[in-house]
Amino acid sequence: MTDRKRLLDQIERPQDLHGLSEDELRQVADEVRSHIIDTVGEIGGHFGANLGTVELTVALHSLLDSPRDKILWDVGHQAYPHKILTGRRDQLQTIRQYDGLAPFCAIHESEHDIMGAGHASTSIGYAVGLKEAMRLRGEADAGKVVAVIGDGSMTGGVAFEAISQAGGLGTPIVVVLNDNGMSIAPNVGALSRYFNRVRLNPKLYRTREGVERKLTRLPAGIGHAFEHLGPQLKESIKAFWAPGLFWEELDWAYMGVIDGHDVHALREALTEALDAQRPVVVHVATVKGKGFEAAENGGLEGMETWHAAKPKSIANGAPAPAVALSAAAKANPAPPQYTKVFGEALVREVQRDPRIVGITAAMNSGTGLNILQKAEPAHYFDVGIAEQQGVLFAAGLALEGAKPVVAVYSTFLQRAFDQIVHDVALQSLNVVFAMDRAGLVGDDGPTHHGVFDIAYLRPLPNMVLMAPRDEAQLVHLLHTALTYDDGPIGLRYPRGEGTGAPLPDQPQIIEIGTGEILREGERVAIVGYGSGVAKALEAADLLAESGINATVADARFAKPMDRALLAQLAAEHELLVTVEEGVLPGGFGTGVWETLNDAGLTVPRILRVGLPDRFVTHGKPALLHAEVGFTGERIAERIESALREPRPALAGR
Ligand SMILES: Cc1ncc(C[n+]2csc(CCOP(=O)(O)OP(=O)(O)O)c2C)c(N)n1
Repeated sequence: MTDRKRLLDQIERPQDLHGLSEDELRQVADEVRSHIIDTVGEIGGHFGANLGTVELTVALHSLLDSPRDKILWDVGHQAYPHKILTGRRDQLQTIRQYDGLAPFCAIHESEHDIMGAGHASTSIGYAVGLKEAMRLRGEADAGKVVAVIGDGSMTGGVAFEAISQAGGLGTPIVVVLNDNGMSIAPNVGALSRYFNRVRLNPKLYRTREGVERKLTRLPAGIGHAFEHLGPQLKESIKAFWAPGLFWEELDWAYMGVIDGHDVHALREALTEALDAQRPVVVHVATVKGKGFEAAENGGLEGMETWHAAKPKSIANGAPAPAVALSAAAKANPAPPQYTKVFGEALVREVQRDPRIVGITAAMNSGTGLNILQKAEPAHYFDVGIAEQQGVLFAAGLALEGAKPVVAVYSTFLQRAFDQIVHDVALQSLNVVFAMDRAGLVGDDGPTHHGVFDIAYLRPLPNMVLMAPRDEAQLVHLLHTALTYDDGPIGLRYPRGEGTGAPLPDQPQIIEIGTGEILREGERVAIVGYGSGVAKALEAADLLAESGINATVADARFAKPMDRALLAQLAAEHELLVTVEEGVLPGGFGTGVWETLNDAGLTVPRILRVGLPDRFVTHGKPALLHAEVGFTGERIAERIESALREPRPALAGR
């Protein structure tokens, strides 16, 4: 390719693809793929899914007139080719970095990013709304609307709510089902099995080539004979004759299966689908990691590994050789990740009490449940990208005496809020919510920051909320949660490495609603919650250098609060500082103030440190922490100035 002129350098807007021949479009696709491999291999980021959508993106933009025509990318982690072809080619190297391109589609970044995303399964719902708005104002032809959604994201119930609505209304939109058989890990559930049967049937490609792909039903009259066939033969016949029966029954036209790496076949199928004045699903088979040997030919494991690439993980188009650890790094290994400590501790808990099970919503390695899956597979469940079902499933398990742990990122649990309120808290069921990635997560940005859970769970009756200050406390608190049987518990812990605290041999039960004083001082008491404790200790160290000896406490619980401890701290200090890695409105600090006030205690000046009442951008956690003032230095500065000034310190920053 090096001696050919790079066509990609002339594509400044998607319309630049319109005059190109299919051979030229294929060349553009190859160039987009190389650009992604080189760039993401260097800086890190979502990878495999982007290599899978290269030809699809070229085909769509070659036929459509974006942004008049609207392409919606579900999740948006596979939209790098779209960003490249919509004027952001040279900025790809900044993606996910502070001040750089957003990790997913972002409506404020480009007029071609029609919807903001990051969480899965939302694109079809938006598509129905966009098209119905055009029809409402009498301009049904104001633009074509296409939603591209993966087979993993299709397991989210909200996608089906939209499919049902569009089928009911006859909304003329196109859904491209980008089926690679994978979520981050292999996709799960009966729906995925159905897609596999259809996608993996080679006859579907051959027989449908060049012919009308629209589905016919099983010929009348063979139904009875069909019923007597063996189950395997039955499945093959159904997949051959009627791969789209499921869709047709819901009043969607079905086209498929199309080879998602064949620009010609894609363009032909999409042209037909875009012309249909009704809801159409185009089932496209793609390969996650297409064109990158280690992913494409590495089996399921290869595809999972290369869902995302680490910085500097690729050199010359292939996995970079692992860099040997320096002697210093070997002598001082990094502390374990919270996720791993949690996964291993959960296995021990399951072995102690066989009523315990772990539930993930398609985040098996992200939550550490892969460790449980391996060690105790009967105690492991993956519900797909279906957080609401994860919580309902847990409620059902709890009603029958099981002890479910819903292991979920704080941000994704948002989706199951009503199930938490209505099905778990109101029923006071013993469900543990183990919320990983609580706090600012970094590169994935505002859609993924886990900053609302304290505020959204704290008002719920029956709920206990806890957070460890280090990985050893995580082990104790998980054990505490799983020996408690008086209702639901929310346990939050941050992304990344622990603090290096030695892990206990035996987990201890910590009395619910009790905090702990870590350091005694005077004038100012700093009360941390979870990752806020380390910041409180850092601030106290800095204050000591200025001659201020601060008291530091670990609250351990945001609900119930340790009223006696707070009363003591309030009585003995002129300034009380709360530190939490969550939004300030409704958060832990607010709870401290409420507790003191409602108990009729003298409330000293309270300074609340936490995250601001705005969405925080993406970038390395240290940069984000500095931006929002969540650092030991900034906390120490604020305390010093508050102690100097006679007037009450203001909340927030
Ligand atoms: C509500 C929600 N839960 C979990 C995730 C995490 N997540 C990001 S991508 C992904 C897999 C998506 O699979 P699929 O739609 O098939 O796309 P692929 O990566 O296979 O192309 C998951 C689970 C998410 N983004 N949103």
